[in-house]
Parts: sequence; structure tokens; C-alpha cells
Amino acid sequence: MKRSITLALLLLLIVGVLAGCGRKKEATPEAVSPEAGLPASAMEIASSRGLSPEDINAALKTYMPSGKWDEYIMFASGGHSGQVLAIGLPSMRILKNIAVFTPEAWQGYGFGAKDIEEMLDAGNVDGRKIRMGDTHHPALSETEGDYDGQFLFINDKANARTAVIDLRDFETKQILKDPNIISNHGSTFVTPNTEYVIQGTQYATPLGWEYAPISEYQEKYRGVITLWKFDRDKGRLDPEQSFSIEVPPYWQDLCDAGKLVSNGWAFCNSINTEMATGGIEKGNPPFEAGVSQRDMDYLHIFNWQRAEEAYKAGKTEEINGMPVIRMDTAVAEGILYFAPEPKSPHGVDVTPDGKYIVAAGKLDPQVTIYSMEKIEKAIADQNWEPDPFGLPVLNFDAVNHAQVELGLGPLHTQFDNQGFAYTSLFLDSAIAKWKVGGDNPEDWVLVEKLPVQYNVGHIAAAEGDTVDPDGTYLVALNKWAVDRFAPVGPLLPQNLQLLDLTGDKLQVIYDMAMGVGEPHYAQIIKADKIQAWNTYPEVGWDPIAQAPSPYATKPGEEKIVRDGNNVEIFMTSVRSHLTPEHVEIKEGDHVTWHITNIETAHDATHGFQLGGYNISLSIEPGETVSFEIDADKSGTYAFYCTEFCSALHLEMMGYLLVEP
Ligand code: RUQ
Ligand code: CUA
Repeated sequence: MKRSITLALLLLLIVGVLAGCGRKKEATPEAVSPEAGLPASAMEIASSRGLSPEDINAALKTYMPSGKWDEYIMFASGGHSGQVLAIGLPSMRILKNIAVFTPEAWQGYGFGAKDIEEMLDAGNVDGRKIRMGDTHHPALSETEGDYDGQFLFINDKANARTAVIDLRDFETKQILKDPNIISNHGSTFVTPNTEYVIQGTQYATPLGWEYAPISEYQEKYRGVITLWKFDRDKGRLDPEQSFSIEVPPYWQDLCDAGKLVSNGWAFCNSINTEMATGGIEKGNPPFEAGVSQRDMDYLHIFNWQRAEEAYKAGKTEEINGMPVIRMDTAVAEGILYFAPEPKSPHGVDVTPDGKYIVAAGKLDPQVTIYSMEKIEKAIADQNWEPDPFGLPVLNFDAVNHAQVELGLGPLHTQFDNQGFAYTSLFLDSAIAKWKVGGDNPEDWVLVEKLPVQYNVGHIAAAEGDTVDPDGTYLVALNKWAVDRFAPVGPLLPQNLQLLDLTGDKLQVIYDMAMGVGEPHYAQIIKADKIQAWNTYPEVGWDPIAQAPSPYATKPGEEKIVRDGNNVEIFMTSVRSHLTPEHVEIKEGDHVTWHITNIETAHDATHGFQLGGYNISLSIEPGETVSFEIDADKSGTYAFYCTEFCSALHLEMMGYLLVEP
């Protein structure tokens, strides 16, 4: 509704201005000037639609004239859709839905394309084909603690996997399975120069998810924090240079890497230091009660640089092919410390200057702030008590710097460039704005609270977790939408709300219904930091290898090659034909089929579907894609281009003739 108001209002404004200055073909319409004010027609629309001055402001702040580009791109997790969404800000237009862990037919992802199938299969578990996922926390690659616009990482909580997306083409390039854990959560978070992508376990299991009765929870169940080494030149995580740190079965939660003064350190929360094992059906306290008994859980503080040294010095044990720093080594090498943190901690976020670490406990109305300086002093002073595993728990008062009471259910914190922090309040359904103070704990105070609709989980601010936040926009990723949109049945869209951070007061300026879910974290980058390709660099490109494909086919060189029962097809696509158009094979043939889109024009993508064979491809300009089929039954099939690429697109087809 608001969107159509925005459009109507702005259309009228533009039409009014155009009418005044005379229409020229390529002239940009003149902007309204403050002296002239809004045209009377705009005021009429506003009053007939009952728009308040705030509504008009919001509309003007978010409307993007046709052809103009958004200032920011937000990468939002698509949750258990297994995808990542790229959304333009401030318009909140969905630009792309990037397939990651789940098949997606439009992008030709997981419907035959051979190297995509191989990549998806690399994420299989115990030989089982896994084609679902639960994406939570996207992380943009960073250089010196700032987004560099090159790569995006995303975790799959359900299967403990990590994926790499290349932002030259916004496509997934790699999926990696952690060999020791079955679910992750504190991932993905990058170190300031993307040396490593951090991944923490969520639910503890015996390593390698082997069987062990739950009665052996304390002895046998464990978590790990894995440091996946990133090879920027290859654009891949390198398992050969990656390692894990063993941690107690405390259910590690979100993480964040230190920066500037805290560079080298990283922080992960935990929620089940009770080591509760549930069993409501056996008369035991259910997990929800068992996990929330203690007043304090442990913030995990680990030094990834020291861990890297220990790994390189061979102080690891290989478990399921992964080098693991065991807990006793972590203690001996000064790698891992704990700090108590109140009441079911969830989010942990490092301030832009790297000096403070903000933890939010879901059942505590305040955020708890630790100072890196105090943590380092407590470590130097050995101001700690051991936990049941012998790991040092730092004295809370020695490391706690301040606490700020914000409201009910604080979860996640982001930052602006004016010295303020923003924390989502799940139970209050609000965003709290508070002052990031300095040495004096009294200076850390709540400034303002704004209701959002409803049950906000994560929030993302423009460049809001870098060393240099922008302070322009913040998006509340709400868990419930309830009454915000026209009814679409019992499964509701997610409600992403855009907030303007630049005014005297916080204001919600856009409600975006996101038709997939459930989004968790998002990151918002200045759009001009991303240098995406318009077309692939060369005709005959393999996007997974990001190199010329050995199966590239030039026009005039299309062919069908037979070798016994193996048939290889080299096909080209260009407006408006596929060559060859007759693919004549025999029942029982195994077919390897390569298609090269020989177009070099911007946006000249050809799709390809072969009905009856579950094949769906998207072949972008310059791309070569391969797939294989077994022609096990004679018949006549049609294949065709699925993108309406030209006036004669319907004619862009061919027949697969399988002779008995
Ligand atoms: S976690 S709110 Cu992964 Cu906060 Cu979703
Ligand atoms: Cu190519 Cu339609």
C-alpha cells in the first residue's frame, strides 16, 4: 500500500515538473526546489490518501526513480530457504535471490548443471544428498576491517556448512562441510583481513557426530570453533590450511572477530554452560528450562593468531581429517578464555574502534560491555577460576566495563558513525539506541527506543559492523509480521523494516515483505564497492572455475560426437536459436551436453529446460554449462530457451529424438 502511495506521489511530482519545463527526450526532470514547495497535486494525493507528513517524508526518502540505482546493497540471509537475498537500499527492492544451499530453477542451480551439482554434493553428509539449508549470518570479505566488496560467506546452521559467493557474478562457488559437527551457528564471521572465516558449533555432539548416549554428555559431547582459511586469489576456503579448536559442550552461539586494538582476538557466546540434556518426556527439565538455570554463561574469548601458531607448530590432533587444538593445548598456549555473561547470551558485537565487546543476554534487560584492555589485564594477572574442563574463567568484575539497561530481550547490536549503538529488543519489539561511552561507565546510556513490528531478531546498519560505519540506515529483520500486510494465508511474509538513522528521532520509513524466510543476519555495503561483471570476461567461461571452459563451443563448431554409447553434444545459444536443433540419439545412450551462450550483450541470458529430464539451466552471456543425462527410454522431447530473449524467443527450441 505504502509503496503504491510512494509511486503515485512521486509520479505526480515528476509529471508536474515535466509539464512545467517541457518534455525533452533525454533530459532528467528538474528537481523540485524548496521555494517552489510541493505541487498542489501532490498535496491533494497526500490528503486524499490520509498520508501524514511522516509518511510523505518516508516516501520521499525511499522512492527510487526508474533507472536510478540504490546507494547500498544489503545481503540478507534467507534462513531455511537456504538462500541469500541481495536487496537495494533505500528502495528495499529485491535485486537477486542467490541460490546457495537449495536448488533454484531460474538460476539453473541444482537442476543438472554439472559443476553446480558437484559443488552441492561436496556438502553431502554421510553420502546423503543434502539439498536444504538454514542460512543465518552472511559475512562480506573485509580488508583492514572494512567491507571490500569481493566475496560473501554464509553458514548453513542445519548441517554445519559454509559457502563462498563470488561478488563478481553473485554466484555460489564453494560449499564446505565441517567434518566434526552437525550444526553451526557462530558463523560466518571474518577476521579483519579475511584471513579466516570463523565458524562455531551450535548443538554439541560427539565429534564427527558419532553415537554416544546422552548420559555421556559431559565426557563425550563437544563443540569446535573452526577457522576456515580463505585463499583470496583462488576465491576459496582452503580446508588444507584450516583447523578447529575444541570447546566444551556449552552450545556456542554468535561470534564476532576483534578489530584494531582487539585484532587477533575473537568472541563467541555460549548458552548452555549448564550442560542440560533435556528429556521432557522422561520427566527431566526441558531444554528451555535446563539451559536457562544459571545466571551466567560464558563469553568465549579466543586468540586466533595464537591458535594459528599452535596449528602451524603441529600442536593439533587430527580428528576426521581436521587438525584440532584440544582444550588442554588451548589452555597451555593461552588460546582460550571465558568471561561470565548474564542470562542466556545471544549476540556479541565488537565496537568499531575494537575497544569494547557488547554481549546481549536474551533474559537480561541490559547489554553487558567488556573492555579489551580489561580482558588483557585479567589474563596477564591470571585473574581467573577454572571451569569443569580446566579452562580459565576470568573474573566478571575484572573484565566488565559497563552495563546499559535497554529493555526486554536484547539480541543484536550495530553501530553508527556518531558514537551510538543500536540493539534489537526481541520481547519489547523495539530498537534501542544507546550511547557508546568511553572510560567512564556512567557515559554508557540509553538514548531512545522505537517500536518495530514485530519481534525483531537481527538488525543490520549500513556498514554497521565495520571499523567505519555509515550511520545512514538500519534494517530491522522482524520475525513476525502479523497484521502488517494483506493476508496471504497462514504462512506470513517476513517483515523487513528500514529505519532512517539521520534524523533527530529514529523513524521507520519502509516495510518490506520478504517472501522467503526466515532472515537472520544481514550486512549492508555501499553499492559502489562491488565491481560486478556485466557479462563473463570471455565467451566460453566456466563460472565455477572462473576460467575459460574446456567445453566452450564457437559458432560454426557445434557438433555431436559419438563414441560407442557415449554421446557428447557441443551446442551454442544465441538470439534466437540453439545449434544444433535436432539432437538425434539412441535409447541407452549416455549424453554429455555442453551449451555455450555466445552472446556478449549485457543481459542476453538464455535459459534452457529439457522437460522430462529435470534439467534447468541459466546460461549467462559468455557462459558454458554442461550436464549429463541417460537416455534410458525412447521418445521425442522438446528443449527450449526459458528467457524471453527476443521476439522469436518461442522459436528458440529444438528436439531431442531418442530412437528405440
Ligand atoms: S541468530 S535472530 Cu542466527 Cu539472532 Cu537469528
Ligand atoms: Cu533465448 Cu529465449
